[in-house]
Amino acid sequence: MAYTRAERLAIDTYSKCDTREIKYGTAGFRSKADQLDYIMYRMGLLAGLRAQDTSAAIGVMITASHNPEQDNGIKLVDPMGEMLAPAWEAHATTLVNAPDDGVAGVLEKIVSEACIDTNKKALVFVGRDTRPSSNRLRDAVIAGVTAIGGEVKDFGIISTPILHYVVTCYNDGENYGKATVKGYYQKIAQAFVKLRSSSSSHGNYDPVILFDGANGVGALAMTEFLNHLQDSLRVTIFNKGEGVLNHMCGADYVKVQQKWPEGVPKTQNVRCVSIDGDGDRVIYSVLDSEGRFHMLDGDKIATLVADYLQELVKSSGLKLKLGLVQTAYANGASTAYITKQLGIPVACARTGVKHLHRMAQQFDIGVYFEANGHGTVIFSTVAREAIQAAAKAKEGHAEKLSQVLDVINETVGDAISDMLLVESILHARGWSVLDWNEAYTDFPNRQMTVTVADRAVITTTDAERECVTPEGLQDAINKIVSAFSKGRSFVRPSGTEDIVRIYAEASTQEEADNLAIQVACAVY
Ligand code: 16G
Ligand code: ZN
Repeated sequence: MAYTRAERLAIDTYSKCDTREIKYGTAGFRSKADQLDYIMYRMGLLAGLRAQDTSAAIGVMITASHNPEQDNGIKLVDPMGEMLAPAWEAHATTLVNAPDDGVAGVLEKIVSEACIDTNKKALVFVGRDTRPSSNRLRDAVIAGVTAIGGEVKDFGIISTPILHYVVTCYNDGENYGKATVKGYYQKIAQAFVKLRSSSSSHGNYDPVILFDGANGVGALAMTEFLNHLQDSLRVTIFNKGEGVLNHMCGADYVKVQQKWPEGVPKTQNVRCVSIDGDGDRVIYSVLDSEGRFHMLDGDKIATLVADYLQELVKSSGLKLKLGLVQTAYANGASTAYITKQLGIPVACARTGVKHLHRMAQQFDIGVYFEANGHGTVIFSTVAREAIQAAAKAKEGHAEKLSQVLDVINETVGDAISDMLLVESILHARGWSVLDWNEAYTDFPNRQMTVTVADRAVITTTDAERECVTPEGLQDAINKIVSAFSKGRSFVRPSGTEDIVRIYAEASTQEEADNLAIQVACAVY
């Protein structure tokens, strides 16, 4: 049997400690860290096969993002930085659910189904976050890759977006940039510094930033960025790793709790930039002169970015189709603002980056953001070439647009690259964060979760805005919503936890809370 050795290790060293069926979901596999060794090992095997299948380097990121420190997880990154292809998500699920003595059989089945030439080189790039368990789990991934004769390049502790970046650069022959961590910092920081020096407006803009690193890898990345930014920003980093990862700080805490992060001084009128545990999500917040808290989330970032890019495109005389992709979680006020005030088309995708990314590809310039602060901008080849040609010909603001393009990490949502993009735009507009916040006012909203016996009984359609099953639930929700002024609500099963999520929006906070509770009762 070709995979005897791989199966031997699965039985002897990385035996399965869990009998539950688990599924490769929107965030790959995620669980308590002490239950993940066998999964890591098997994902190492799978990453090796995927590398042979695509004749390219495949990425493996060990992280549980914004989840608690005792959790961990694993995600595979496809050759061009995309999330793993759906057919391979299915292979991952089958491989992880197989018994220890069924591992070789599943590997052989995948090889035959995908017609893989197993003599090919299998190169896997591995990255990990700062969780204490990530080191041990990395060893399990490496054991998997090497058990099928593959080769690992271990990038150590790096953010999720840096891993996506190096995988993409390596596989496209370094067209997009140098396939090294240093190359990443240099490309983005240089573009930022250049853009800033070519932009004159300052107005209310102030370069002072309080940076909330969530006690994770993003704090390290920000520290490194500061070595390349030539003092153009005055960043003070908090939550550098002295506290518990994601605990009462970071992007998810600020977004969900709608609170200022612990560990960051409450300085009025100075913006705080919070990122998550693996550095792919970003949320801004500020305390105004009265000490009132304001949060600027992924929707606010998306509208700021789309508006600015549209202006640059128009002034450069380019005919490029620009659009914005959101999810059902986008605040209704943001959707109304972007469609009615800015005249930019908006598409709605299901939760999860791969869905937004795919939908953004229908535009020449696709801006996509989840309200939770995860997102980026992608440019079609046509758009990229048109921008570069116009920049050479010095048309309007095309040069600036081409510099903006280099600040963006198109390979995946990237908290710090997104922050540098926001800072570039605020600087160019001469805006303070409160000026930015004035573009529109969020409708009051509430998110809740409910635990049910089986969350799979809830299925949805229309980008998760309507329930299909169980029968009668959508009618019940419609009836509840109709009693609220400007009411909107939807429910969906979480893709990462064993819960059902409820979202509600209404004209006052009290009504939004009330609506969420009534809908939660209908689900329960
Ligand atoms: C994952 C997704 C994130 C999404 C979240 C929703 C990726 C890389 N990450 O973390 O985009 O917002 O799941 O979680 O796609 P939920 O299904 O529990 O609401
Ligand atoms: Zn994350």
